Amino acid sequence: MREKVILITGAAGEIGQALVQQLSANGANNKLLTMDLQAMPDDLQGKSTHIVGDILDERLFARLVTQYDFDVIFHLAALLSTRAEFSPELAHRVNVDGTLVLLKMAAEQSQARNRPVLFMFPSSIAAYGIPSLEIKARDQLVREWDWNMPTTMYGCNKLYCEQLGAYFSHHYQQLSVNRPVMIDFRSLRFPGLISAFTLPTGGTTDYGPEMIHAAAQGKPYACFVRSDSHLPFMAMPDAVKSLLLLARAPREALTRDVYNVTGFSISTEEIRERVMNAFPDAEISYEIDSRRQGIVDSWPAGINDNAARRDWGWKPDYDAARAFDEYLIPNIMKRYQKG
Ligand code: NAD
Ligand code: AKB
Repeated sequence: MREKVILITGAAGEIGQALVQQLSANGANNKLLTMDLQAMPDDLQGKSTHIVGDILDERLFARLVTQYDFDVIFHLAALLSTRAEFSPELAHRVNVDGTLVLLKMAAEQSQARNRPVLFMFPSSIAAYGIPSLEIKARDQLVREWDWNMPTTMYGCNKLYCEQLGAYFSHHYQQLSVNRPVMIDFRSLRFPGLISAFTLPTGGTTDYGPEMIHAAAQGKPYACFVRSDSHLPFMAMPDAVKSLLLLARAPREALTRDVYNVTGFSISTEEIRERVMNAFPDAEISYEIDSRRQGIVDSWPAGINDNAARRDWGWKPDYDAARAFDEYLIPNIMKRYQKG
């Protein structure tokens, strides 16, 4: 008898760690199988069966399916936007080919178990490509179908994988096997995420969290985007909440495959001011990186998440004030005081 598990790829990353923490909390009866190129951090050891492995390794999955029944898959593994611009072909392999490996495996699993496999996929505001700063200022809250013209490899990968997931969910049938493929694909377009407990790497929204974590450690920080740049952000607990709310929503309530979700929109200078209020001695300067600035300029200042609010009751717990005053600043202060 194969063991029923929730599979989480990219589990050692920022969202993965927060998700594993949540899914294993309060005596929850979830059996977690996690996979990442990295080991899990010490504080999460023992909360899952962890496999250090590559999502591109199809032979590894061929072995795992003989042992496990994947009920739900959170496919988080990816190379983020800035890293992907440095290694676009590798990004394509991990972000697109890797997602295809997981979708094919989910399809086969659904046929073997004759029941749907829930496939959760975090997409990104990188799926948007706003052509100019004038349009960015005009279209303050973009809807899921606006400006789907990404300017980065990562954005192209995300937009395509949203569509690939929808294809596997609604149209794909493996004609050689006489059993229906049942994939329940659900995706969220996240803004920049900020965690009090982990630091981002390889993203373009990293200036937000980097500024706060540097100030708390008394390190100077040179911000790589202009002070007037606006982007949507979200506190990590809200990201996990939205993933779990969407995963648990009744299928018949969903009117889309892909939903925007957001916390608050904020300019770089407003982040700096909030950080300076908490850490008055912080040294924060600006040293603009034109390529990363170009990426930020192409992403929307805010996203419209009305569909998520209407269909599955999405509402963030953290606006900017609460995210900084109640979640980020106190937890980050504690973290580095302890350190
Ligand atoms: P992260 O970089 O912290 O974590 C990604 C993890 O994937 C890393 O631990 C990495 O080791 C792993 N990984 C990379 N290649 C792999 C491979 N070939 N095989 C196995 N594991 C591999 O990123 P995150 O912030 O946790 O993001 C998780 C997901 O959410 C990603 O798909 C990302 O695109 C998406 N997302 C994140 C944000 C954000 O602001 N953090 C915003 C929008 C969307
Ligand atoms: C990145 O900057 O690449 C991520 C994202 C918004 O997807 N934080």
